[in-house]
Amino acid sequence: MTSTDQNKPKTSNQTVIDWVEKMARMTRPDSIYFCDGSEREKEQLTAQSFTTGELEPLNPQKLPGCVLHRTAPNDVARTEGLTFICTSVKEDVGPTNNWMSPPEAYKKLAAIFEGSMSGRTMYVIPFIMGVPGSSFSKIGIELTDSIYVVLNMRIMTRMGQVAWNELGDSSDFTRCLHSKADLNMERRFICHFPEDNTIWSVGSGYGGNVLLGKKCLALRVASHLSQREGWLAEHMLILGLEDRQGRITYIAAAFPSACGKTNLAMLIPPVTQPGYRVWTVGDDIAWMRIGPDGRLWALNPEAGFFGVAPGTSKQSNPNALKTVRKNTIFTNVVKTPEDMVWWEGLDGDTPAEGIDWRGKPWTPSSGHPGAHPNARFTAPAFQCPCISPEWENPQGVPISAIIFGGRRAHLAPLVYQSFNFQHGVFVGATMASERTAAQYGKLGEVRRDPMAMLPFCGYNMADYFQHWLSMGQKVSKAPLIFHVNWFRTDDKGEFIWPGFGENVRVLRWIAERCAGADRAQARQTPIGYIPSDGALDLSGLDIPQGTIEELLRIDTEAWLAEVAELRKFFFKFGARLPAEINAELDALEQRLRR
Ligand code: OXD
Ligand code: MN
Repeated sequence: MTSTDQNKPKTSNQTVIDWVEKMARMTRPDSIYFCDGSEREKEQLTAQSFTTGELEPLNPQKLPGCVLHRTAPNDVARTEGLTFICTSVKEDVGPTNNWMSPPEAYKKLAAIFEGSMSGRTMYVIPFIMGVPGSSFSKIGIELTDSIYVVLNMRIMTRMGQVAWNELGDSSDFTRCLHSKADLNMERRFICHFPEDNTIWSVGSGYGGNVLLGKKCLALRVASHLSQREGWLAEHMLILGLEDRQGRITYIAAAFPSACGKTNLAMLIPPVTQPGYRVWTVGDDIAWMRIGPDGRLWALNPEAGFFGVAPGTSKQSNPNALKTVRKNTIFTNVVKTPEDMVWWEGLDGDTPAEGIDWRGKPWTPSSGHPGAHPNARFTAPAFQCPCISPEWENPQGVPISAIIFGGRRAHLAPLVYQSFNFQHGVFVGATMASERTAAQYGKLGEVRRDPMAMLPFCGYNMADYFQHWLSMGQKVSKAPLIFHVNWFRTDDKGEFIWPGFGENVRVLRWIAERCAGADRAQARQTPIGYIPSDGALDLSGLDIPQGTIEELLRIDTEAWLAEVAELRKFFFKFGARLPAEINAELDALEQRLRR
């Protein structure tokens, strides 16, 4: 940046200026730059990052506007063990969060932030989570010493002048402070202070830890705020399923990480399902409020996708591939000799050689993946071929169904519907995923992940269940709640449901249940309603009848064992667990024993 650009606030908001100065006295940057979000700013920052190596250019003809970044090898994923919620009362964060007292956390992190930006520029990034002028939206300001963060925030949020304008003189913004410091894992902390509307992240350069609008603000801090203000901040995709008559049913869906949320949000129905179409509203986060019509309305607060690259292919997600052809930041992927990007699972030939995610020469016989398994793309949502025309509607979209998903090899059927909203909250609270070979931990081990919010709920999860239950009391036209499992396997461990585009068949049954359509018949089982014979449209799918029965089978013994495990899990929450959750668990057990 030129010296005239530096130190010139693009806001006259005194609260902002005072806070920036205070943080700068601690972090001691050489200069301070207030971002305006302009094209010129982007070009200058990109050029500057090429000179330092923070970013690398890619093939300008084939990947216009795209760049490559590599993180430090010890800094490739969210670090849940180093993530804290800092509230005055420990019990307020519950048994599933790490806690530190605010004075201790501020002191500990201040010692690391002290002088951490010296020799660097502090960038001041104003951003909106949500769309300008929407009652859903929240404003944040992130201070960072990383150009990678600035350029990512530029894609993931509405950033720059638009946010300065939206903020005006208000002091109502989330104070986000980030420094890479020395990227030392021993001095890495991601601390949330929901009572102060503040987030401090130090020692990391990985997106999930440092793009503070995303997991930190839009989920952890927002969940705390939403409990107080009577709305929901959820780890959910939002999609619109268009049917043959052109009617669109909006669905919000929560899945644990690595269960294909981005793929489902961008699904392309197979040719055997003509006339159906999926529109993407969001792939990761949904903010939901009760509208004047008594329905639940959802808005995606983000403006881009921060998706996992490995496994993204023409089969799994052709729309994502089209989205990332331009203006995309690739992180920790392989760079080929043609300055193209590559990752494991991408279609076409594996490059004979390249530079791997660590920046080292790589060939397919190197004996390790070229792209990190958590390599990412950051791409603007508007570039997605199936982006919903409603995605920036300040009112959001009306939600007819909520889906909770899990990865269970044998337990959960392909799909079931809860009996009512309260039972649906219970179904969400029982969500779980079994670890796969690609993940840390013991194979097959079950990780309980209620509503896929385990790493993202910024307060006591027992209170969070209560909040969901009370939203159910307030919403007069509650969405129907479903559970899906695409990952059932046979004795050999092979998936028995084809998944991907074929999942539209399940979405159709869900939408038809919401519309009360005749063909969407259901059968009552102890765990909920499952599709009756013939209710799922399986035309053109070559699946033996026995497999369909297996996909929908409810194994009473296995479910009773699950009930016992759930009792242990819920016991952790003590007396704060809502009585309704225990009552639902007892009722499930009784139905299973009947
Ligand atoms: C994500 C996650 O990165 O859920 O979206 O981990
Ligand atoms: Mn996520």
